[in-house]
Amino acid sequence: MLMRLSALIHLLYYAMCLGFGMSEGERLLIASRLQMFVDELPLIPTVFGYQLVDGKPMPRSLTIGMFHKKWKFHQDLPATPVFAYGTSELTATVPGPTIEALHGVDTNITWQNHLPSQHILPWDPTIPTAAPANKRGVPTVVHLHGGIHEPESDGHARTWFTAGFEETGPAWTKETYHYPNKQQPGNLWYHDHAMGLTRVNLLAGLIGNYIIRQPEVEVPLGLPRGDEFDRTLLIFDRDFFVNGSIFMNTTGNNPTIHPQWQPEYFGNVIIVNGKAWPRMTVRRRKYRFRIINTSNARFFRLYFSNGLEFIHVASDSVYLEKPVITNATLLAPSEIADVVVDFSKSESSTAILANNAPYPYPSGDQVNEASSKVMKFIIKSQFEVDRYDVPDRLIKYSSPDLSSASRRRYITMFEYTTAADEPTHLYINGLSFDDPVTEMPKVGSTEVWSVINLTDDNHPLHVHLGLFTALDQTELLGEEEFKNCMVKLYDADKCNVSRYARGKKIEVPAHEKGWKNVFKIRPGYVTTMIVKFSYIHVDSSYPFDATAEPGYVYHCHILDHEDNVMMRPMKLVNDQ
Ligand SMILES: *[C@@H]1O[C@H](CO)[C@@H](O)[C@H](O)[C@H]1NC(C)=O
Ligand SMILES: *[C@@H]1O[C@H](CO)[C@@H](O)[C@H](O)[C@H]1NC(C)=O
Ligand SMILES: *[C@@H]1O[C@H](CO)[C@@H](O)[C@H](O)[C@H]1NC(C)=O
Ligand SMILES: *[C@@H]1O[C@H](CO)[C@@H](O)[C@H](O)[C@H]1NC(C)=O
Ligand SMILES: *[C@@H]1O[C@H](CO)[C@@H](O)[C@H](O)[C@H]1NC(C)=O
Ligand SMILES: *[C@@H]1O[C@H](CO)[C@@H](O)[C@H](O)[C@H]1NC(C)=O
Ligand SMILES: CC(=O)N[C@H]1CO[C@H](CO)[C@@H](O)[C@@H]1O
Ligand SMILES: [Cu+2]
Repeated sequence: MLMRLSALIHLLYYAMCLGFGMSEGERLLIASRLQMFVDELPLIPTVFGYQLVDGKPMPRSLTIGMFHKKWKFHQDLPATPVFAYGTSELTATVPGPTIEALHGVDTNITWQNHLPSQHILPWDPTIPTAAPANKRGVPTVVHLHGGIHEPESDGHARTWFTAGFEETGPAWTKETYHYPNKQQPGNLWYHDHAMGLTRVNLLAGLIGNYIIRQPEVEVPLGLPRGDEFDRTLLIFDRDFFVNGSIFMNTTGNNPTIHPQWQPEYFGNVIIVNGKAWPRMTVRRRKYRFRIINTSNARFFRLYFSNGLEFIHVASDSVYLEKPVITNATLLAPSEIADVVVDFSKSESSTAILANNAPYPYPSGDQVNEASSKVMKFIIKSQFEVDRYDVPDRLIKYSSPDLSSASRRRYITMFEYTTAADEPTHLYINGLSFDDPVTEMPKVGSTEVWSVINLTDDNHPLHVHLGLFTALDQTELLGEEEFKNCMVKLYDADKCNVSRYARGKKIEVPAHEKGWKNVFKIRPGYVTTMIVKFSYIHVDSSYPFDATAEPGYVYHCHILDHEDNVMMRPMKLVNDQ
């Protein structure tokens, strides 16, 4: 009876919303009207990045398209127009298929754009944006996040292309990307990276998961494995109109400067693997979850309503040396937590995976009822024998070596605002993306990067190609004085950074101490990290020319910042 009443209320609500000519804001879906935990967590289709020939894994070439189709995010929400990756329009999904590659076996992918002539979301031509001369088509380009591969296959923001490769960006080189998969096993993800359109192309659905497996190294660990016990949870937030379309504000926060751009996109509906607040029935045993935060700007501090713990086994794309147990885990956009959860420890028959991170993180609003819940686990009552476990030792890679660092760089994040304190754009080192390249690390080298946040937000920094370890986070004292100097000189040495970096030190959390590709840069602090431009699992050099054009990039992974333009080119060199 209760269920039926709530269904009736939902129906009435839709009838009201659809029935009357309301303003855009009024036609926005109120997230709390959607019932939580009614859709099952979907199984994302898998596409293998290798083929078996006589039982032996061999390289494989794939074609993956981007299609305009409709996607049901919730049983009570009308189907939503999306852009989706898939091997065909029929099989395309949001998120796209999970690509499973094998360590040491090449995967080639031809990414094909089948998108219509117009975007389904509002974008802003006043920020540096991919712009087809004929004004037709949606520029896209795919970046494999966490991948160690040649620059030509890195999805550089200026290598975009439109449907049928009709138009290509100024740095475009080729149609088929080559992923050697020779790096350490772990979690990657692929997503759009087109200049000035990354935030809208991802919001539209261009996101997918990519795993590199190395059975001879991973199976002996004895962690939960196989399709049932090893699952990826790809999380993002969205807002919708009542007709099901994705809502993105068409008015910028400074409309006279940027008609549409907003500094951060937050949605109230939390989507996991393509469904809003799904549910999953689990057995009373251990599961491995690779949790990827693919929100544009929302941080998640995840915890279980019934106190279940997270046993971290890897972070981003790299295994930890030892497992780390936590009660909560804070994920910035595009960070990955790779955890084991032991449901046999549950004292209740259900567990809600919940979120309590303020937005923007860390000083913004508290989460509301809708965005405080992620998904629900229904735990079967029967106890089981579990042959999987978490070993005391996982995988040890080369340790970061400060003494081998060839140089130090200061990377300073700036936010520029109007007199009314509304952000207009964000730069790294006071430079736009188009300013000449300043970061030219040597192939095979190790560098120290000291990242200084002079804004009010926490910015997740992502470096393409390299892997890094955060060593130290030190508070800046006299930050205003330092900032005033920096906006004049843009030079941390000349502004005597060491005189200010003398405040509180914050320990890097144990589960974030290993090699990572995204790190949360705390505002008002200097974060020092070791960046390595070589493999971490072997001594051999990259099997490709990392110095080739168009080079790589590094950027803030809040997509709205990256687009306007908290991103800089990075060019590897052989000699300095
Ligand atoms: C993949 O691409 C590389 C270089 O681009 C090429 O040498 C190789 O033959 C390709 N492999 C397959 C399976 O097509
Ligand atoms: C849904 O509603 C929004 C807001 O009124 C409108 O812009 C959009 O075109 C509609 N979408 C569809 C598919 O009708
Ligand atoms: C869109 O953004 C503008 C400018 O920040 C704001 O005034 C307006 O309320 C927003 N609209 C909605 C529906 O959130
Ligand atoms: C996901 O990343 C966004 C953007 O960095 C961040 O704001 C949000 O809190 C993260 N969510 C989770 C669950 O980690
Ligand atoms: C998790 O929380 C419980 C109860 O508050 C506490 O006893 C335990 O020590 C915590 N575990 C960790 C790893 O912080
Ligand atoms: C930095 O320190 C030097 C030496 O103490 C001093 O001469 C200089 O004025 C300082 N610069 C700033 C911007 O504080
Ligand atoms: C949240 C936070 O501490 N943000 C800081 C980022 O850095 C700027 C400048 O150093 C500080 O003013 C902010 O408080
Ligand atoms: Cu940022």
